[in-house]
Amino acid sequence: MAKLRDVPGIRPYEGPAGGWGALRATAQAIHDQMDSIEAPITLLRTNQPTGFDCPGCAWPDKEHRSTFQFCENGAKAVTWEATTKRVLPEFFASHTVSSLLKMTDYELEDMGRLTHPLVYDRATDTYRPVEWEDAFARIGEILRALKPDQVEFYTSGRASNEAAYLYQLFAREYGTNNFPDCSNMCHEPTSVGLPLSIGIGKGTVSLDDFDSAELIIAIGHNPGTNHPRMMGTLHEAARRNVPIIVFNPLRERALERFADPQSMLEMATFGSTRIASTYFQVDAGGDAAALKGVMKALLQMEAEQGDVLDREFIAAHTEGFDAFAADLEATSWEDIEKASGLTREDLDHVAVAYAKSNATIVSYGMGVTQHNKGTANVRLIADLLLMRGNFGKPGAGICPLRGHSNVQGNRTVGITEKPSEEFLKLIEIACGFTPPSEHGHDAVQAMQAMIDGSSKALLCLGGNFAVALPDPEQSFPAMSKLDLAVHIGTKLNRTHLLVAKETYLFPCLGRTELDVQTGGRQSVTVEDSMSMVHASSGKLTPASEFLRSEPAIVAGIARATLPNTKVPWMELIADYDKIRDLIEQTVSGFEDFNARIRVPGGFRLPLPPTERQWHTPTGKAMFSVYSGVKEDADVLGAENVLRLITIRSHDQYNTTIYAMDDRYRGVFGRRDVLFMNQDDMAEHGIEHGDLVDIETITSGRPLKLKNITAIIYNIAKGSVAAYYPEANVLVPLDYIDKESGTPSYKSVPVRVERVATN
Ligand SMILES: Nc1nc2c(c(=O)[nH]1)N[C@H]1C(S)=C(S)[C@@H](COP(=O)(O)OP(=O)(O)OC[C@H]3O[C@@H](n4cnc5c(=O)[nH]c(N)nc54)[C@H](O)[C@@H]3O)O[C@H]1N2
Ligand SMILES: Nc1nc2c(c(=O)[nH]1)N[C@H]1C(S)=C(S)[C@@H](COP(=O)(O)OP(=O)(O)OC[C@H]3O[C@@H](n4cnc5c(=O)[nH]c(N)nc54)[C@H](O)[C@@H]3O)O[C@H]1N2
Ligand SMILES: [Mo]
Repeated sequence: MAKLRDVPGIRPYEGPAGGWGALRATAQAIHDQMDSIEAPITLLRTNQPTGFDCPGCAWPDKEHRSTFQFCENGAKAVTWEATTKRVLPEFFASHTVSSLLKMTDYELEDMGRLTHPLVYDRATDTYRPVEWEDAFARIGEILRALKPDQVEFYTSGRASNEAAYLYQLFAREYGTNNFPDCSNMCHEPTSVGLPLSIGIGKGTVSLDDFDSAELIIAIGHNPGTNHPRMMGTLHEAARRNVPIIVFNPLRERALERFADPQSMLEMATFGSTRIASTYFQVDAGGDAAALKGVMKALLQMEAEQGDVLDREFIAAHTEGFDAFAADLEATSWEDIEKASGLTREDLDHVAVAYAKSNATIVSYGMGVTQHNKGTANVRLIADLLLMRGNFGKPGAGICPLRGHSNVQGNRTVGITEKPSEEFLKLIEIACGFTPPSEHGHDAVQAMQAMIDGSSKALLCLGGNFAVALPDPEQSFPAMSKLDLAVHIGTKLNRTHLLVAKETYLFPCLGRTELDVQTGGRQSVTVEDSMSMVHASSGKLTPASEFLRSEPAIVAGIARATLPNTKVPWMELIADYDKIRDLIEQTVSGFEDFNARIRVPGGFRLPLPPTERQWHTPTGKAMFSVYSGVKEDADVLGAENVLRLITIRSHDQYNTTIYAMDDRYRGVFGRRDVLFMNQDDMAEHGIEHGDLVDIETITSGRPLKLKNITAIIYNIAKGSVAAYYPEANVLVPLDYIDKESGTPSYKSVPVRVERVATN
């Protein structure tokens, strides 16, 4: 093959993931953001029983008290928050918001922590300091003049249980269920699909299950970057010779080879461990076909040799098997192969491995959920596990990798636009007001209501709402039509700069910081991906004396908005135990909440499927029927259409860009690239390093991203990949999974065209 031309910043990465490169990157993050003396002590307090919960991801720790687990991206998340950089009022005074809007997402956050409550001043186009109480009073005045359903209450999943609980209490006493949240862009298909299948919208495995699993199937997630502590678990499993089967259109380095920085031997010898035993480069959006293929093969094996399905389990615990099996019979191998991009032989191989295993875990992430059949995809994974009774036994179960470190907890304590009647009733009894029962808006619906002008105000408990959502061409202007925007955040981001008629920016304490209220030092609680609830206690001196805690800010707005409130806000804020008492009274599973979080490691919320109890309408686990093999097959058929997936780089946390590298994918100092399969490039007359334009195939107005550098990558043919959030200009706002409302961020049909040779 001819030698590829040199493309600036593109160098293939040959080593394993983890290892010394990860240690070096951690040292760099500390050097860039923190005082190098304080940093190691801070990092040692991460995920310790008396320390704070890592704001990085929602992967659990063994009993939450193991020795410090090294994690490069956890260290980046902590140092990014505990940075010594500050963005002060003088800076805001000398920079107009219009000029700040010209900065990159990376530059905005890298300026450091917000220090003062700020109000936008239209006359000077700047943010200036404001007194907390004055700001609350004005917000209360505006909110009282609006109808509650004209207001959106967004939550990003970093907020503690206590903050999220107070926030929903405030919004509900005010009178709305408009709770768009980051989960609506993330694991909503899990929250919607799993209750239909197994009666609860959460994963069923614990960390211990990984110790006795005989097979792990990892679909559509990239743990080397997004859940690095999971790599320790996978590494251990691989060393026990547990087969790990991966489905991913991209070759992700950490899923191939990983050197565990905790392993003295691997570090000393530059060794590494093979992670995936088999790596299937499924087409983007092809997982449903692949799963159906594996399950069809299982049915065939059952017919030929018997003893493959867990017949007893199916008879005793499930419903819907016959219709499910009939659909698999009716699905042709030809369609399965075409839609998955895999061969029948590949899928037979998985079926054989699965039939051999007495305990299987399937883990999955955004590669499964962010599709317009995301919910149906999740249900297929549950079906696969149900076929062999892989629920309610050690070493088996379903493992959705949640996103934000407390996104699961936020949902548990009531951040949902569709609250249950039982929850509302309990709130009424405990608090003495009648919460609204009419369902509210999710994230996409909230933005649509802002675009059409029916929503007039937006409150954000963290996050970067407008940047995280699809289609900035529509969503950015919608922000400025609002009467009021209120942001509670730690760092400046673009959503804060898309100012409404009146806009407030409130700086809050982060997880790492000491939270002292009139009742003394406070701890908060969080829930990880495996339903473990535990305390988190910040230790660092707050970034500024003017910061307030998230619960205190929410309570401040609530008191100023609701003069006749029934909720004793000041008491709750003085001592967060009182908030936990209220949670205990209104949310099931939190008996003795305050006592149980004082035990190191915390406690696990009830998960009925682990006891083979199914809280579905039939009382049984339900098989599903996924008709067809692939989402939007009609668009797919069109000529020259490629499927765009939007992904995270190794140096990014959602919309927060830590640095411009993506080490394991061999991209350095830039993000303006399109990963392409070599054959697709040849077919399109595109060479490595050529500039291309990308255009979404939609019935609506044209969505384009211009002048992106196409590079050869080991990615399934027919699939291309670009970085989020830059590629959000290509994602249509209404291109969603209809069951869950989640945007199809990983399934955008596009055309790619070469513009020039650079
Ligand atoms: N350091 C760091 N940690 C994070 C985050 C972060 O941005 N940075 N974000 C947090 C959040 S909110 C979340 S939700 C999680 C996200 O964690 P992940 O679920 O790992 O999310 P992504 O990086 O978006 O992409 C997942 C993988 O899906 C693959 N993929 C894409 N399309 C398909 C498909 O159709 N089928 C299959 N099988 N695979 C596909 C991609 O190649 C990629 O490897 O991580 C959390 N943790
Ligand atoms: N194209 C595309 N779009 C996507 C995705 C994708 O894969 N592709 N993924 C989606 C997913 S999975 C998610 S979860 C969303 C994420 O959407 P969001 O959760 O809205 O976005 P983040 O980037 O996590 O939010 C970053 C901001 O949170 C604030 N912050 C950080 N820590 C704290 C804290 O402790 N308290 C408070 N109050 N604020 C804090 C800071 O101001 C920071 O600027 O994006 C979604 N958008
Ligand atoms: Mo997420």
